[in-house]
Amino acid sequence: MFSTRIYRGGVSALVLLLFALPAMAQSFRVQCPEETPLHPKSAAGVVSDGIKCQQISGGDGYATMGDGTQTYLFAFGPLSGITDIKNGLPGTQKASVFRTPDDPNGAIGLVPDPNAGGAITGHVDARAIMDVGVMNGNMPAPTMAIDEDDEFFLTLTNVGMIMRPDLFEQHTVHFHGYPNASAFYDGVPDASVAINIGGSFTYYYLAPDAGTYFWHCHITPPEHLQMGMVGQIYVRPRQNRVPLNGSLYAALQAQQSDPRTKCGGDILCSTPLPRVNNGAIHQPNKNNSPTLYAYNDGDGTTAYDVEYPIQIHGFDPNFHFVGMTFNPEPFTDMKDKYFLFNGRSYPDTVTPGAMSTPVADGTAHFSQPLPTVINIPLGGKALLRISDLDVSEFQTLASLGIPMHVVGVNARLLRDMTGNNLAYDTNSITLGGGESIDVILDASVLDASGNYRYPAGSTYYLYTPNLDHLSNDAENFGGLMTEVHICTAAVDLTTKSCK
Ligand SMILES: [Cu+2]
Repeated sequence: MFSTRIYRGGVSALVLLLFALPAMAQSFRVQCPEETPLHPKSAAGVVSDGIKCQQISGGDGYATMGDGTQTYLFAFGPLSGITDIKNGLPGTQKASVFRTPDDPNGAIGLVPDPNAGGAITGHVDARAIMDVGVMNGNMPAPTMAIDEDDEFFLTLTNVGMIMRPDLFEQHTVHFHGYPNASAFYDGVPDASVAINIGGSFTYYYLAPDAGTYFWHCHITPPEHLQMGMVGQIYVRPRQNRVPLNGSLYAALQAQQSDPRTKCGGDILCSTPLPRVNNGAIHQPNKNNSPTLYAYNDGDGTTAYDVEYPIQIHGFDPNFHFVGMTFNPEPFTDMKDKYFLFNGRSYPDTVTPGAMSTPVADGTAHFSQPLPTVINIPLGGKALLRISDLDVSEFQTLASLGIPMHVVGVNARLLRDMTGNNLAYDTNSITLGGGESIDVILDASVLDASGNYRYPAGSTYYLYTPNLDHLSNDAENFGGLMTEVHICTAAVDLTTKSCK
């Protein structure tokens, strides 16, 4: 039995604890170190480019559908890399940029820490974060891109859902397909932590094997995914860093001497050497910049000039409407009526620049920053990083004209363990929710008279042969379709437009 005195003391301690708890447990903060054991500063004090950081909000927002309907979202929004994201680029930044409060791509809210002599410690001004982050969801969620060997610090800040004050909705980040996931950073709430409104949490990833991945919130997945909490992440291969005129085969062979990347007898090895050394070297591409690769191929077979992340998704407008209006959501009745590339359906897929949508207080926010026009330099190759996070439907995508050359599936190079190339050509691919595929549209093919088969100025189409998905709810001639343009020369890699 407790003595009365001890019991009373326990109660007052408990009351004190309860009052202190909200302040202690819920606060915003970002984490983006200027050095780590893997990526120390240089002798001159320069921060390594191998530390990448990003901040995102979890909350709500609105997007505009192809028929003009404004649709309510549960959504992630950008809280760093704002300028890049608005331009349709990944929002991931080098630590040196993220940590610079005045940089247009720096972390929103990050300010000098008054308790640390003005150092950048991750201390933030919450006001700035709320001003930018509230009701500022994007569809798709902010794109992330890292290089093999990077360390990635991703801060999720839950700003709450203003349209649903009745909900105390937590959010998480699940990096789908991350091969070395620890439960702690995997975002599955039952096995880890979830982020409350008013709180921040920084996820840590050591960049895994190159490939096209995606990420999403893992709270009530059918609901939060349908409502819009889906994004794209891709990892670029070490092979991009082979010096100009260096041998691709020799570089991949060198990876066999690194215990992290050697194949040995491991059937999960993602970097088997090609069966034959074809002597490929790292050369400039059609865009007059060093050629990029989808994977560490050792033979240049995944080379491309320009890359396009394409996320396939579907919205059920009824589900979104009842989600906004405090009604029970009919999970098993979910039926998509909008079919989306990067959050847009045709003709918005080919509208350049960021799309904006007014939110409930009348202000316009950029809502769908990523157009899906595929511009290919004349005689060049485009890598389509296609991922599908549709909750209720399979989606088929066909290419009219330029064959689809499939080089990777689910973030894996199509190559067997003895080095045989298993890439194939097709005119359509079919993905279910939770799958990704890497497709190269190769416009470098010559015709019989030695001219490019796909001439400058020509237009081709990517569209779904599920013909009922070529509509925007009640409106025909829309849906899952976009255009492929052959430029007269190069592609501007910042705007992705023809030069
Ligand atoms: Cu969520």
